[in-house]
Parts: sequence; structure tokens; C-alpha cells
Amino acid sequence: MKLYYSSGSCSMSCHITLEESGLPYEAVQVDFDKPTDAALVEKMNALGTLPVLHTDDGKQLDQNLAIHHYVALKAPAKNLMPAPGTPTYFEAINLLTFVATDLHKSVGALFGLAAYENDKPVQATVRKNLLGRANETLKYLDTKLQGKDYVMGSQFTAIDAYAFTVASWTKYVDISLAPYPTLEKYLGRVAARPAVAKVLKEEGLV
Ligand SMILES: N[C@@H](CCC(=O)N[C@@H](CS)C(=O)NCC(=O)O)C(=O)O
Repeated sequence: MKLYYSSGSCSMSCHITLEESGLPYEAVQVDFDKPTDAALVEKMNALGTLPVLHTDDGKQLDQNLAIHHYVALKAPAKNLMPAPGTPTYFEAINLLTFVATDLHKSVGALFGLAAYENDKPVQATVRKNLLGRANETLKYLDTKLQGKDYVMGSQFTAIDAYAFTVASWTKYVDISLAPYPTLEKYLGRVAARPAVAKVLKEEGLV
């Protein structure tokens, strides 16, 4: 398997799930600021986004949710997703979808507002409105984590790789985690996992 990722972006979550899976893979770092790298991504994925995963059987997956699911099912012994069809599996799909849609899109929306609107007061109003939704999703995640080590309980899953990556963006977009102490502790717990620490180092984030 070959994963194309950009440092610290949502594609880092797939890098973490691959590392946690113990499966052989190659990780290729892409720098969107380099025109040749951006062109490579466009050529692979018309949406111009990462992650892109090339599977061993010649297929391409370019959605986080699908990649997490795929890698987890390729390494069943690691329990990165519950067994398909079980009640906990649907609970996991529900949470994975929450991370991919509500959490990712609400926290991610706060990046690069200046690219959409130059006017500072307008930017401030847009940010205020977007912050409301981002905080709702962070609160939801914090609530789901109460009394647990990971979102599904005591078992680390691919959902944690994704939730950790997106919730860690709060430091880049100036969202305080003070109202979410459970989430803050969880981020430290996930970051301390050897596979996660290895990926953070490889991506140049620590
Ligand atoms: N639908 C995709 C979206 C992935 C996505 O938003 N990727 C962002 C990084 S988090 C990206 O590659 N943006 C292009 C850029 O930064 O130029 C998924 O959820 O997998």
C-alpha cells in the first residue's frame, strides 16, 4: 500500500491507522506549496485533495472514511474497527461518519478564511459563526469520551486516529480546549501511543 499525505492534514489520520495496523506500507509526503506536488495530487484525484491510498490490488481510495475502514478490515487482529455487522460496528460507523463530516468539516472550515474574504470585519463575523458549529462538534466528541480511554471504550480504533488528527487542529485555529478537559486528556493519551508518536515525528510535527 502507498499513502500520499500532507503533514498534519486529515491524511495524517490515515498514516496513523496504517502505522497502528502493522501492515507494510509506504508513506509519501506531499507539499501543496510545491506546484509539482499539487499537480501530482490533481492527476491522482480530480478533487485535488489528500489522502490518496493506492492499494496492493491496484485500486485508489481517496476518502478518509473509506481508507480507515479499508485498512482496519485488512488487519482484523488489531481491532481498528469492530467486526462488520455487529452492533458495535454500526456504532463505530456512526462515530466515524461524525468525525468525517461534522467534526472534520466544522473545525477544518476555520483554516484560511482570508482566502475567501479579504474584509477583516467580514472575516471576523464568518469566524464567529463557524466557531459556534466547531465548538458544538468538539463538545459532542468530549461528551462521547466521558469515562472512556478512546471513543469506542478501552480499544483504540481508526476513529481515534481521525478524531485525534482533527481535534489537534484546534491549536492552529485558536480554539481553546479548556471547556473540554476530557478531550484535552484524550489528545495527550493518543499522542503518547508509540505508533502515533512515530507518525508525528515522521510528519515533522514534534
Ligand atoms: N473528502 C475528502 C476531503 C479530504 C480533505 O479535505 N483533504 C484536505 C486536507 S485535510 C486537502 O487535501 N486539501 C487540499 C489542500 O490543502 O490544498 C476526505 O474526507 O477524505
